[in-house]
Amino acid sequence: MDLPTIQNAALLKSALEGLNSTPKGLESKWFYDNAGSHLFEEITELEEYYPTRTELAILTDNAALLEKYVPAASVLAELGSGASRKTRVLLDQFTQLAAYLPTDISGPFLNQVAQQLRHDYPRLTIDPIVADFTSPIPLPAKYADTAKTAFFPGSTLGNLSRDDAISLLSRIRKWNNVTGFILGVDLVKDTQILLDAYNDAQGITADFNLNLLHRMNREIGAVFEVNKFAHEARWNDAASRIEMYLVSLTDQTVPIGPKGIKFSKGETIHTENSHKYTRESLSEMAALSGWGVSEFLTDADNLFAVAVLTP
Ligand code: AVJ
Repeated sequence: MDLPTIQNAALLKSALEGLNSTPKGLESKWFYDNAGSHLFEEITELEEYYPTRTELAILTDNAALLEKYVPAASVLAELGSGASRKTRVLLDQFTQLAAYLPTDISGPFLNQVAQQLRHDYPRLTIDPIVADFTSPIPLPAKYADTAKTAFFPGSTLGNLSRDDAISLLSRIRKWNNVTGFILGVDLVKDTQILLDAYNDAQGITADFNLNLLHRMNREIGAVFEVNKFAHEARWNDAASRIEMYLVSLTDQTVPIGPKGIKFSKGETIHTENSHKYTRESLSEMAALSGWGVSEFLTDADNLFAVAVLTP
């Protein structure tokens, strides 16, 4: 087994904590190693996974309106930027920007994307920041006095509990000179549409979920037999969220950490929550965080929304 690096020491700690809890769980931020980031990009192209293309269409249709909320010589800071594919719609429109600050937890993926953006937007400063949006984002001091727009698309907010979502909204509200927040949120809708989006026919979402086990094998010396676990997605109506699990297909003990972890057949590891919102539920969370909802832009089928929050 390789010596743990600082990064996988954090994974080891989080994994042992989560897998020794009852019920078992893993933090969903661990999905996004290099393999997981690429699998997520594949998910965004699936027929069943409507959020990405729907949000992209909303952003495209409303780019000129969104531009009105973005001051001249300001910066656009994105949380969890991934491939920054949707951001290109904004970068094409927001020619007044001084800089784009993509932030992502996956350093190698982020730097790859930043290089490509520098090539495609030669007149724009691209300042990538390796950061985990569940903690305060370390914005470079040189931007302290610059007007800032936060961009958090993809309904990634939905991964957070209500309390953590309100904390995140509040932290961004306290950024020096923040002038707006463009926030993508997935909406409550027909349950079958939601279940299909998280359990696609090609099994890419299953691979994405199971990659957590491969990752623990690669990075912290765990020995999961990945074919002895299965992907499952459920709708939790009371909490208004999709929940993803890895289900143990047999009684088993998995070598990991000092003792190994026991699973009984049918036991689950809760790996993700993906909250779905209404205009009302989002407005309430925004108000509790010191924001007003200036725009709530949706598609014709009300699948997804892009909100513009202002101080
Ligand atoms: C990146 C959190 C928005 O919740 O839809 C996709 C992640 N998980 N399929 C989501 C995800 C399973 C995604 N977010």
